[in-house]
Amino acid sequence: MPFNTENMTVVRTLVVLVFMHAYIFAEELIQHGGFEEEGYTAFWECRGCSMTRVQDSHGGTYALKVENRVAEYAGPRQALSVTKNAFYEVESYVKLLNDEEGSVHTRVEVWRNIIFTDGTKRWHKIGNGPYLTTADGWKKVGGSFRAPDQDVEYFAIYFRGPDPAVSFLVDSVSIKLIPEMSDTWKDEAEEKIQQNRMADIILDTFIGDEYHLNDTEIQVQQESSEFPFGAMVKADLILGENEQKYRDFVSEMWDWTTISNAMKWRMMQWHKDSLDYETPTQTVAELLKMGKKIRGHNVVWGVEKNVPYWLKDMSAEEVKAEVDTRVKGVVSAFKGSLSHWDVNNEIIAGHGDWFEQNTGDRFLTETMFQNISAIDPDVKLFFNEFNVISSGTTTDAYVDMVELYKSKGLPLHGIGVQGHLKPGPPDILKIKENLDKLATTGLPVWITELDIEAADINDRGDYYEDVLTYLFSHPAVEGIMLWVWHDNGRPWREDTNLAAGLGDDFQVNEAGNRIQQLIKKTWRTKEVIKPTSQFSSLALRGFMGDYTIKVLHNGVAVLEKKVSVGKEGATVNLQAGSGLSCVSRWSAKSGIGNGETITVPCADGEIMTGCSSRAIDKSEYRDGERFGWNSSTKKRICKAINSAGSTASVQAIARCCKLPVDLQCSYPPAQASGTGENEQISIPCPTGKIPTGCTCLAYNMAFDGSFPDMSASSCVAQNDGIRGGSYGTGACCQASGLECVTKISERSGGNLGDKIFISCEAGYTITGCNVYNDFGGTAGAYTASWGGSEYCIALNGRRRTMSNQGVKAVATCCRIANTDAKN
Ligand SMILES: [Ca+2]
Repeated sequence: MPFNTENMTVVRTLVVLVFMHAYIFAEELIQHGGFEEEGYTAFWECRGCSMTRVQDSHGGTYALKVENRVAEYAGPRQALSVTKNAFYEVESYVKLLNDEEGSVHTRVEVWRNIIFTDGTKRWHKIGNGPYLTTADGWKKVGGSFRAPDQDVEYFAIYFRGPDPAVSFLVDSVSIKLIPEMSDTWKDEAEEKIQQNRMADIILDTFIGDEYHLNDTEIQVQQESSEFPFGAMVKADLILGENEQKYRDFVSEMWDWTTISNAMKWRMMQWHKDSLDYETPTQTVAELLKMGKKIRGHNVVWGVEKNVPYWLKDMSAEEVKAEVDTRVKGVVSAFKGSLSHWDVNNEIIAGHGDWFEQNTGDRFLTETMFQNISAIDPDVKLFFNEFNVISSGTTTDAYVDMVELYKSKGLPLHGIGVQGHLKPGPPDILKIKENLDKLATTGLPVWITELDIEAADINDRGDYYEDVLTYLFSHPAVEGIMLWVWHDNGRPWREDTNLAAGLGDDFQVNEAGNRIQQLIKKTWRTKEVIKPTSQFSSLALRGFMGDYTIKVLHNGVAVLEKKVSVGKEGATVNLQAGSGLSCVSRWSAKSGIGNGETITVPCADGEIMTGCSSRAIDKSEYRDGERFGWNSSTKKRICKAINSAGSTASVQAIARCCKLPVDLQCSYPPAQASGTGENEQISIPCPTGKIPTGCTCLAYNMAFDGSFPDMSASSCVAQNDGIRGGSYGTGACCQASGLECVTKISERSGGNLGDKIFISCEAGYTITGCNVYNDFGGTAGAYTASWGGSEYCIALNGRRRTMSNQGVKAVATCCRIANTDAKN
């Protein structure tokens, strides 16, 4: 067929039709699953039982009544044609018609029966029913299965279950094909990891003038993961004298731990009179010392072979009393030490209802949950089941039990899913389908005992990597713990380990290295960012957890912050340096003589925080300076005024600052002091504003200078008291977090032009710099930097014969206090 667009349309239509056929028309495999028509008998048979239709239904009008059962296996069955290796979802509803005698409850299960072409027969459970009594009415019995990957002669599903004396109803039976995962499932999982496990981190960054941008970088280092990864540990290795290598690995690799056996009732109390708390208590203490969180495993384990043997001869009342003693003892002993408790291990998957059956109390586990919570309200209580993501037979009954506990308001906090996966490549679709079902409950799902079997170490690494990636991507999963990750010489499962050996022989294998890489490197955030401007808002996406963020200048940390990044992300205020960026702007030179002035403004975008002046011949013949306003340019100015008798120019030096936040300054009008010696005038700042720079001006040189009085939030100008008063002006500023202190130097020497310096404490910037001397005779002040530091420099303007009469430099040192309110 020649290629043209018309043909393409035909091809596309065919593809769509085939697709719809596969996934819509062919999806229901069960015939007459609702028993609504007489013809159902052509598809259903009751092997070892009799079946009739009754008008007590789950859906529609009719359901199937199953009675006269000759054995536990006896129940209705239907032969099907399944596709090799395809995945199917099973749904059905059952209702008991009579209770099982001598049992607190019972259940109906759905099984499959396969006869292979070579004649081999197999029976497998595909769905555990919930525990039932007649009082429960209709209940879902569901499950899922993957069809055999070989030709079969016969394939049927059938209902079986309780004692033959129990009759039951069946209705709404359905088996549907579930489409396979897309080939790109792993890419999709990695996208979901980005969505579900990472959050936005915003670094609001200001790099102060103290640091050159080229030499500055920001290091974002995740220290711990919010998502819990953990593993089972062995008490004898945690406590063993020669097992430091094992402990070091546990310490480095796992944040959460579960002790394999030492907390189990049967292990702690092998004989009735030999209750031993020593091993679990020491192990728990050691794990806490290592900084580990601990899942308590388990309060009771109702699978018969794991029940303390000495309980088995006791009366119902005695067993109940012993359970009560166990709960009180173990929960009280470890109160405050454990984060989780598995309460009744494997109650569904392991048929672990021994305690219910042997106390005659169907609600015994419910009471246990209440009692544990009453003793230790902080510990989170879990069920812990197998065959959830490994085969799917437990999941529907699990969801049912969780919903029951939720509806009763019982303190059930999470769903433990063991995850001892079957050998061979992991079935991601099976994991997905079962997790999706559990997710409908809204409770956190913890994978509590993951191990994956593969003899080939590369396969093992691949399988762990695939499964961990999928689990980590699933939004319902809130923790992942491994089980047999270490081969201690007699592991419970072979070929699942990531490390092996005891004592000095402990060694991580290739698969272990890969998993360590995945958890500790791939799923951790570590970035180095080079800021390209002084002010920047840098965004990155990081895994949730605790971070250390450093600003490095020439490799030295000049700022370090600890930040927790949760679901909401974090905004981090990174202000390296004072948060103020200030420069000095020098005017041209004034004329020489009385009343000669010169002014300087700040550059656009800068705000004037200080103003000083100097006589360029370093003499006292000058009248000082003031903040002013140039009404023609509409700019704030710093103005220097020359004096009568001057022999040189004066210069005005404005201090001009930028801020990462809004800075507002005002300049109260000049105020004059009295005319006496050392008379002061105070120029108060408006409420909420801080003096960042002060000036002093007098006619005929008669002033001592100015300084900010931080306690009064004012500028002070002081008169020298010879020829009139002194005028003070000030810059009064506000900005969120603005903090200023006044720093005053020692006195300068007594020679003309002697200098004295003062600098700010680290993290502060000079916003104002002036000279002050209670003996008058100043030549001015300015800010200058060398050797990477900035100094306020004051000049002596008069030769002095008396010692200790030199001038002082007065610096206003400000910073933006680094608040983390936004985090
Ligand atoms: Ca029906």
